[in-house]
Amino acid sequence: WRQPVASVLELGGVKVSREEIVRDDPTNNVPDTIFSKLGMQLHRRDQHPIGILKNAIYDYFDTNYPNKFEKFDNLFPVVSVKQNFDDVLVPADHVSRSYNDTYYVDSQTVLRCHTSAHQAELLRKGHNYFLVTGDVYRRDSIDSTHYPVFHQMEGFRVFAPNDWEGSGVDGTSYAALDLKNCLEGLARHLFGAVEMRWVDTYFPFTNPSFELEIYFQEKWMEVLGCGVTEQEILKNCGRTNNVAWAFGLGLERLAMVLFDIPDIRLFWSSDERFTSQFSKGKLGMKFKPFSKYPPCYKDMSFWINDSFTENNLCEVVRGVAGDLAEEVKLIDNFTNKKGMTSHCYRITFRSMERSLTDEEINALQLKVREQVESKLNVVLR
Ligand code: FA5
Ligand code: MG
Repeated sequence: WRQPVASVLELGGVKVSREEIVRDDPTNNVPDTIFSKLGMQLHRRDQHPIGILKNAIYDYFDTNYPNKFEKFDNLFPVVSVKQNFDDVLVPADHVSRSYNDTYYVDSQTVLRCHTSAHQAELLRKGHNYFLVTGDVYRRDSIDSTHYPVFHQMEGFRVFAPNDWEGSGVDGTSYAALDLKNCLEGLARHLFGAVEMRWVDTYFPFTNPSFELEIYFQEKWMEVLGCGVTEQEILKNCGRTNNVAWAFGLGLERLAMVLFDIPDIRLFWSSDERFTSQFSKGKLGMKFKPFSKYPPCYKDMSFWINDSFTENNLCEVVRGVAGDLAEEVKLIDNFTNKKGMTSHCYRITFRSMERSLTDEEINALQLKVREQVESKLNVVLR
């Protein structure tokens, strides 16, 4: 059930070997399971829901802005800390820079954690309208809408003063309005009618900033972030008199809603019962689940230490169980009189493709327990 790991990949015309990406040294935290995803490029497969969605979004932009938006879907996913963070004004102490949140290849090189990593280089090359689609990587929690590799599409549009002059509003308001219209139009193009709402938020690279949420599986699910680009980014890229907007869409989240895909792990399935349900150019079809396999729950309690993080725990669980891990959830948390804190986590194991045996799950759980002790230095209870 695990993809074989090729040792050399060619991505966007660049060759990279496993040895360059997965190394046993303290500046590197990329596991093999992540390296094995690097060449998959689900967004470049016309028969895959992610590729079908990408093409449908292209259609929307081609129809509404003929010959405007340039498209990039094969930019190298290994980028510098400068590209991923500095160029988009992420502060030096921002959590997203930590080894707990981001996969570092070495201290100056990361697996991009968002497609915003390419904004500045494309602006500097003179592009004013662009869409960048790619795989992005994050150390994150384990549940049905989070996965350590997912796909984003970045959109970017630059305005010149004569675009907003005469409109009666300033450049920033003009861009914010245009952005919301553009994305609401996109949502209608993709979904027809769907319940959605705008939420104000914060990003270091935009102001004002918004998130769009869609109602799905009885919850509001965040599907994109966007906003009016900070002037400093434009200035640093030689665009002193301009205003711009940018957005970053989570393609898996949108595809889950569009195709009724209940679990984000399914995108990685090579099971024909999944792959055969999708075809090129076909947007609205609804996925018929084939997995009614039962889940199995295992609880695990331990005393944490100061360096414990949930992302590190999730990395251990994924390393052992791969996509058999459906969810990792904190179900109990208390501190005793001596000041020691105990966490109880419930791990849900379930295959999308077959029934798991008790022996198999027990063996996985045993391994998780061993590695949680040895790698995270916690004390099992
Ligand atoms: C960003 O990544 C910003 N770069 C987006 C942006 C671009 C804002 C341009 C402003 C201007 P955020 O971390 O919220 O923002 O991620 C964007 C989207 O990616 C989310 O809305 C969600 O749809 C998706 N996403 C985030 N984490 C995961 C994950 N672990 N698994 C699947 N999808 C995810
Ligand atoms: Mg967000």
